Amino acid sequence: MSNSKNLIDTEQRLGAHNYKPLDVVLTRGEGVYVWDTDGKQYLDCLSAYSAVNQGHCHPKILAAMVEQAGKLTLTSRAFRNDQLAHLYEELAALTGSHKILPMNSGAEAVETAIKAVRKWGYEVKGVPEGKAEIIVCADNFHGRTLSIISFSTDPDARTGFGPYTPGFRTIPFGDADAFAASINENTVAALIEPIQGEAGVIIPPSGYFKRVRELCTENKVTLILDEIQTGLGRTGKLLAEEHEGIEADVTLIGKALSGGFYPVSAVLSNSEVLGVLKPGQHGSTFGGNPLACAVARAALKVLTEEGMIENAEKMGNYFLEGLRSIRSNIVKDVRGRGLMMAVELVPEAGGARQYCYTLKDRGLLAKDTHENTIRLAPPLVITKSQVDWAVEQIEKTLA
Ligand code: IF1
Repeated sequence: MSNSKNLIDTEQRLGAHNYKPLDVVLTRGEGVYVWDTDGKQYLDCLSAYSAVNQGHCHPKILAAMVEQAGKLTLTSRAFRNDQLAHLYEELAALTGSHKILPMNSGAEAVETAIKAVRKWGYEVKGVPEGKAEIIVCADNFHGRTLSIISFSTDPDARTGFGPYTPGFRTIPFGDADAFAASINENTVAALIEPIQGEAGVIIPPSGYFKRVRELCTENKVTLILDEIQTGLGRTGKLLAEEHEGIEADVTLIGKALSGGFYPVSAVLSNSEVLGVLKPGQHGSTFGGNPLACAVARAALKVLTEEGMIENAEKMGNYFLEGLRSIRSNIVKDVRGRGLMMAVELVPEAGGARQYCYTLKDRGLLAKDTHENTIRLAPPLVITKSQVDWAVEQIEKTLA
């Protein structure tokens, strides 16, 4: 049996089956490309769900990681290290944040924000203890922890994990009137994705977030934008909120914050919200460790200095134009902003997964979501000729 067959069998035998991966066994990545154990090259159109925006194994992030790994990897926050202050400064300069709390996974950043805004609600806003409510949107995806799936509307993500964490009010995404109607005196925050990724790249009507921003300001509700997937250049701006002309009170980032080298996430806020957390009230063994900081600093540096954000805007528009030019009777909708794109198929097409298999055979890796949608999110370093090639493979597969 080929090496890859052995590896797949072993994974199936010993691993929990909480994923159903495409049967491609990858062994190397560079830029937009990955290679499998048989040496076949693929154009990666998932970027590990937008964690590899800078391209696979970016040499400068690798160098920073190797250098720091040989010096000091982890001290815990019981002591200080010589990397964290620099990451704080560089994140604050880039995003205009006044307070930063470093964590590891995206879900941890989300949970940290939920804890902070609840505490802020009780201590600053004056909401009665235990009564804090957070507005969330249907079809959200914010992670897999128990509190986060407590407000998921996806049965697969939620069923069988009760009892659930209370204190969340679900409204439809993109409906400003529903948002206004959901606010009450116990509402401490709203937690929203600027574009709903897992739901299939759902972009809200223009003006929606302007209205949400106004309502939050008027009602002293903290606006938390989850930019873990949409942030760090994915939509053609550093943060997706820029397309909406608003500023969140709390911004969550993760994934590409490390360029795919290491789990690094962060909660970025004004001073008021994160100011409520005092020593001993929150933490994490690995949060803010010097290796994570060195990797994140390099990931941010190459993202901003190598024109990746501008390229995402340019190549995203070009990729979307190419997708929209495909003549196919099974394409229902093409959506996207920057290099965060999706092709929704008509139900009669029989589901998107089979087309992802065909795309894999043609050398393009993409992921289906929610039955009928193919999501496309290549690394932000993709070139015009690579976009041409990708559109050609997609056209051959869907036409
Ligand atoms: C899986 C997709 C799923 C996220 C947003 C927080 C997190 C994520 C907007 C949590 C993570 C990942 C998780 C991974 C697949 C992928 C994903 F949306 F990107 F496609 F699941 F929906 N906020 N998204 O997208 O960050 O804790 O994972 O670091 O769980 O299957 P994390």
